[in-house]
Formats: sequence, structure tokens, C-alpha cells
Amino acid sequence: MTRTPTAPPIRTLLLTGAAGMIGRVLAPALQPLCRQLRLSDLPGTAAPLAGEGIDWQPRDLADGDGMRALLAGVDAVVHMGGISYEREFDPILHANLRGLHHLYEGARQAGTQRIVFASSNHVTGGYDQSERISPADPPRPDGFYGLSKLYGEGMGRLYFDRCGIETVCLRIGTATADDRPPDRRALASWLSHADLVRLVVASLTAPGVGFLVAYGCSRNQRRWWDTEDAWRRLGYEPQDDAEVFAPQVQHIAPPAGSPAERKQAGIFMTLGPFNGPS
Ligand code: 15L
Repeated sequence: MTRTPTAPPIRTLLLTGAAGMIGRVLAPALQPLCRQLRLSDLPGTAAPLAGEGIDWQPRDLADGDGMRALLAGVDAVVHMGGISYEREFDPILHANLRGLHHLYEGARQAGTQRIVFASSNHVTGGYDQSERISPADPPRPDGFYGLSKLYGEGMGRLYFDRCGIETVCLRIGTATADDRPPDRRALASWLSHADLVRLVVASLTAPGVGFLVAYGCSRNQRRWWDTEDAWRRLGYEPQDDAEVFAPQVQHIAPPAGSPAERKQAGIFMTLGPFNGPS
């Protein structure tokens, strides 16, 4: 199947995880980029948007047939679906590993040109906050969730090399419902809603991205991520800086010297089965 570069307007754009916090920010911003915006999330969730040009199709990522049908006719995907927090291995296997396989297989069969994949900063959460790292540094996942996102990045690499589907992996930092950094750590990792929209739109529309990994944060002066090369390739120019919130949140931090305070992972260092009985 011939894949031509995405060019606005995209005919059919799929947004998964559309009913989630990030999905609700993105859905209205993505609609002008395409003729049809297909929205999906788990069955039982509510559509974030309705009206002309909106096609709401709830699906479980682990349902292979359902996912194939969801991808039919789709030119580009923004994949925000799946588990977005540290959990037991099984639900992560279901949504983030099996689900991602279904997404890429559906995309291959549909002739989809590009996928913007919500990866996570937890692919490298094992680095200390004192370290400045780039997408070229070795991954250091901090739990099963981060590990599943590393698998997703590998999936994107594989399907670009074998099938020509372009993928932009966004290692998203901290985006919150109230659009404010919640604590001291997020003064480095915060991604404002406006910058989130800028980043995803750039990832969908930049020409010839191939396979690319970029961190997703605002232009926070405290950021740990040296990701400007990838941002330049995307044409992403963040506008917000978490520093304006420093007086309110600077004191909100885990105990000094604890792994949660030291590591980029933050409180994810306290989650998962890793601290329980052996
Ligand atoms: C993530 O990947 C999570 O989806 C989100 O819940 C936040 O915890 C964020 O990372 C973060 O690191 O702050």
C-alpha cells in the first residue's frame, strides 16, 4: 500500500483515549485539521464532542476485530488511549501491549500514514532529577507502565522500518486537569494544555518525520530533557513556563533524599509491586 505524507486537511483522523483528560483537551483542537474526526475510548465512556464531522466509536483496545474496524479508512492517529498510570501487569498487558499491537496492525491494514503515540517520561523515570537527558540516552523505565511505553516506542520503530508508518513518540511530562503544575517536580515536567495542543498539532502536520522521539513539556526553565532537536524537527515552539507557579508549589515534594524526590519518576517510585514482599 502506498503511504503519502500527511497534509492538512487529513481526511479521517482517529483520536483514542478521547474521553480522558488529555483527549478532552485535544478533541476540539484537532477537529479543524481533518474532515472527519473519529473519537474512541472504552465502551461506557461519554463522547467528549458531538456534531458534524465527529464519529464516536467506543472500543476496547484489546478487542482485535473491533480495533481493525476502528482503523478502517483512518489516515492518521493520535493515540492517547490505554493505561496512563502504574498498575498491575495484567491490565497493562491488555491495554498497552496487546492494544498497541491491534492499533498498529489495524493501521497497517488501513494504509494509515502517521501515528502520534502518547509515550511517557516514565520511559526514563529511572534517571536522577540532577541529570539532563535526551531521547538518545538509554531508556530507564521506572515501572510496568513506563516499560509498556518503551514497548510502544519499539512498536513504532518496527512499523516504520517494515511498513513505512510514521510515528512520533511523545514522552509526555505532567499535564493536569486544572492546567497547573501540582508540585515541585512538575516545575520541570509540566506540559500546559496550550503547549500540549501545539505539540500534537506539530506532530501530526510536520513533513517527513519518519520515526521520532520527543519529550513533551512546556519551555520550563527547570526541565531535565534536552529535546530541542526533536522539537525543531516538529516545528514545536512551547510558550509556557511552569516557573510562574513556583511560589505556590516549590514546597510540595516527597521527603528529602527519598527515591521519589531524587528520581525523575517522582512518586511513581513508590508505586507497583516493587516495594512489597518478595
Ligand atoms: C504520566 O505518564 C502519567 O500518565 C500521568 O498520570 C502523570 O503522572 C505524568 O506521567 C507525570 O510523570 O507527572
